[in-house]
Amino acid sequence: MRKVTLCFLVDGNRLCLAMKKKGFGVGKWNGVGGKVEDKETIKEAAIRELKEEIGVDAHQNHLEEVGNIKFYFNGKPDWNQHMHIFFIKNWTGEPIETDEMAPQWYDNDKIPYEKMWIDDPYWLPQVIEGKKIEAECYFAKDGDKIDKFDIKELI
Ligand code: 6U4
Repeated sequence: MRKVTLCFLVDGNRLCLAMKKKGFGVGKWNGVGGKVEDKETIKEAAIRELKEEIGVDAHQNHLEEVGNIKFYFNGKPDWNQHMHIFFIKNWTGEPIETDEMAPQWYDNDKIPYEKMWIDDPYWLPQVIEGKKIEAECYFAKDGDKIDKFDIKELI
């Protein structure tokens, strides 16, 4: 299954979200990330995408994996993906807008779930609370509806 990364910069009680300007998930607020390429590790991919998409530098040691989710798209198996989620409390540089994404800080209690992927309310609140999660999400269509969402907390 294709591996993808999703990174959130964390500053106290705020998260950095970014508006996807093109490609998969265009028009949604999301974390920063993308596909893991051949010959790179998941963390290397996460660091590359942070630089490409919002211009910040992060070190491997500062990437905290807070969860992973397998997504299954009914009728579109080539869209299936395994997403690795990281929270990052230390980085260098200020998030900047690029061709790919436009970053913005959101208070934890004002996350714009209605303008995000529809699965995000199923897991992001737990992760913000400090839990680590593992989940499987089954989309009915092209990500417009969820048939089933199984989640468990990792110790
Ligand atoms: P590349 O070429 O790698 O930059 P790109 O078009 O940016 O491709 P893609 O498909 O690599 O996009 O990555 C999609 C991004 O969207 C990843 O960061 C993972 C994230 N993502 C995908 N499905 C998601 C979902 N259901 N919920 C969510 N994030 C999702 O919160």
